Amino acid sequence: MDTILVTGGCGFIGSNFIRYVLKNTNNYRIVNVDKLTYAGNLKNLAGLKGDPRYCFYKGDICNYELLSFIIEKENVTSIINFAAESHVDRSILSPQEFIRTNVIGTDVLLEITRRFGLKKFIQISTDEVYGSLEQTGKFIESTPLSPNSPYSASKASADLLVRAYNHTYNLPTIITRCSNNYGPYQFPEKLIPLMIINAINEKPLPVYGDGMNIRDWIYVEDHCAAILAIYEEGKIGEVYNIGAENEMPNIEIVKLILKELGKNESLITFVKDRPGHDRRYAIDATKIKTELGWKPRYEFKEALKKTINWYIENQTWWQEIISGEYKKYYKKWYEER
Ligand code: NAD
Ligand code: TDX
Repeated sequence: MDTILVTGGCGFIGSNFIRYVLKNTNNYRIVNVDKLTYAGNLKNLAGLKGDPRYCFYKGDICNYELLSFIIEKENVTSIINFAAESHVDRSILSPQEFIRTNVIGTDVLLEITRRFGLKKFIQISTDEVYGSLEQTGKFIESTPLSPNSPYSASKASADLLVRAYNHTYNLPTIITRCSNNYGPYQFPEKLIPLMIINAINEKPLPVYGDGMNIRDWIYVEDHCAAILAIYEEGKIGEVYNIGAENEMPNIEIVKLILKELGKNESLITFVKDRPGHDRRYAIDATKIKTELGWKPRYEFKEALKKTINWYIENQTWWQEIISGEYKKYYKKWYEER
């Protein structure tokens, strides 16, 4: 049985990925290493208690000694790196932790892969490394990197290190670049869960700028299926874009959420724009579709409904979050702009 070290498995996509793999396969053991930052939550994986194919270590991906210990003790064969500081707005407030985890942390994991001769290293990157598009065109894998925020610059830096380790040391690496995800367990600082929760609570829905920035949305389970396909069949040294061809202006999503919850559009509040706000992202996912036969299964409106229902049914999960540290961050974000 293959043992995969998943980093950042207590966050949004990592926890969905671990659940997806253990539910749909019987070939893997998963060792999850997560620092449990504000975004990491053990409750995201509470259902796995007692599953012999899963174990957890609290730890930092910058800690070379700890990772070496875990690799040997657990007979790890490969790494999938989800661990990151992931929120653009937080990176604008303070970039340092983004450089540490996203750049130095990735470098430590590459060194570990090299030292132990692991058979695969998958870097979970993002479409944001390509920068911003005008009204037409899509990102392909060879689009030049042109990151605009401290977050995307840190992710692009990590991608360059992965590329260099592959080229220089022949390290068996693959990079994935996915568009915006939504679904269960997403931390309520991101657009969709924040708007759902504010709408449920009848609080203002803060839309940045004119609300016409476009993102390309994919349901998290479709992203997880793509990562597993890439892990199993992807070509070493390659980059794969992942996306579901679902471009939407932010304001349209906010209106859909209000409609689904039966709330009034008067809750929409246009607020000061995010500094350096990227205008449009759009992913061309032809390569993964033609080479690996992957395709998204979920239709946007249905999966958004499913997501809204999850937040309605799991209020304790997010109530604990919005009454904690998050409150301080939110106050700071609005005070400092
Ligand atoms: P998240 O913020 O929900 O989770 C990140 C996880 O990483 C948390 O559990 C956190 O505790 C952990 N972590 C942070 N620093 C760490 C460190 N130094 N050592 C160990 N663990 C650490 O993020 P997410 O939305 O699940 O994103 C996961 C990955 O996917 C990230 O690499 C992100 O760049 C990428 N990505 C996200 C999206 C999206 O729409 N959310 C889209 C494309 C790519
Ligand atoms: O309160 C808000 N109001 C608003 O208008 C928030 C939080 C966001 N927005 C806008 C900004 C963006 O145009 O909504 C859009 C989506 O914002 P986020 O959910 O913060 O995502 P984004 O900045 O696009 O980045 C996300 O997708 C790519 C993830 O956070 C990244 O980790 C991923 O790499």
